[in-house]
Amino acid sequence: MSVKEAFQWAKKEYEKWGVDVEAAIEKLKNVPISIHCWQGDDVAGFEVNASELSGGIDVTGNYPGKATTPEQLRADLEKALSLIPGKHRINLHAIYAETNGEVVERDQLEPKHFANWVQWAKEQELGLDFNPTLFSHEKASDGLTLSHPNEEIREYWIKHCIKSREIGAYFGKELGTPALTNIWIPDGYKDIPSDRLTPRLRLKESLDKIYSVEVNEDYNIDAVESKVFGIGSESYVVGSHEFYLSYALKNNKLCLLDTGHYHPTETVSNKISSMLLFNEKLALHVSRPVRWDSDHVVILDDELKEIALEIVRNDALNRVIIGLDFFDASINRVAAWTIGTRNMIKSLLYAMLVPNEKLKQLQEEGNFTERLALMEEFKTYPFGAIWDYYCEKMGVPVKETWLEEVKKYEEEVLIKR
Ligand code: RNT
Ligand code: ZN
Repeated sequence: MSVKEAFQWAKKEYEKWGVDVEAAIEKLKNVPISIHCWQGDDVAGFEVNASELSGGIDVTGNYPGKATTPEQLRADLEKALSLIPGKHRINLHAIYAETNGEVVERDQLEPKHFANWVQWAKEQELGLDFNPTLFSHEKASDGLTLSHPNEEIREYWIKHCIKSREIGAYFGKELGTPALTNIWIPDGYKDIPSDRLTPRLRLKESLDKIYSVEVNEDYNIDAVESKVFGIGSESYVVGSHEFYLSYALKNNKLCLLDTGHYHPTETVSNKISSMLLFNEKLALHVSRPVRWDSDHVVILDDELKEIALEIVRNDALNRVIIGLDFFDASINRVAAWTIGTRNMIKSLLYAMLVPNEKLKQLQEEGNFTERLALMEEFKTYPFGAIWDYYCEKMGVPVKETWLEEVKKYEEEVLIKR
């Protein structure tokens, strides 16, 4: 059976339940995923005087072929994008600036240091998103940045964040699609704090200063990312969920929820509906925490499907900005991007093919038997046939055939680095 024939048959199965498969496919085409550039080089960046990765995040593995120049990173991204259906975005960090061999302090970064990225994004028809980098730096060596007791250090990072928002606006203006500029800081303490309030007060004041500078919202959207703990900040993180949830609501900023930044049984999928009631938009870093915030490659697991269901059935595809955040150096990095991003897209298609209205109605009627029965049966509906057809239609490899392309790229390009 050809991909098309399998699709026709599968489509009929879904149509029995009133699911509009063609409409789902049309909708899916227009959902951009913000693909993080940092999977390609183990969060190293291109700073001339680069420090080791810090901030309580870690990359393990030494698979050959990591990108060490902007050209290599862009080439690798292009390879991955050729295997991923749809039009997407690339998420950059400040450490990916190109400074022509010059040492440029982070508080001095300017749009021109990202001109090559913008040029490339235009050619590839991609949107760009941005993040100030408040780690891997001597001024963050004690794990404190915007909440640091030392004013000079705080000011340095405040300036970096302001510059970053301006770079975000430059992306938005040049590319005709607003950039999401997301602030994540590592600040916290390894051991039980004697004062939880003072660092939070300082973080609040630093953020107020950062956001007191007006940046055109048509070009740049601000987000703040919380965390529950990190390596070295096991007992206390200044920028906790409650902190940023309150800050964002009060100051009209977006909350960014990273799926690895909560307690092990706490799920982001269960937060989306509550947050959508009180926030116009929210942002995600979809990741996969294995026992801790380990940033494993995203797989098609139950929580990913549940997140996708929450976005789709609440009609929130335009309100939830989907980004990815994982970094695995133990496998081929182009494959990592491809697997994780295809899974994110797959989960959205999966969610669109569930008869969500019917299931909602069953719940309203108190018919929990049928709700559970149908939810379980739909797990084995011929979703794969629709996914394959989508890939074929979008001109990317069907099923695991993409792996051949990655193997070839590894032999011809990656292994020679
Ligand atoms: C760290 C945060 C943050 C980083 C990236 C590199 O725990 O998730 O988003 O992973 O900014
Ligand atoms: Zn994150």
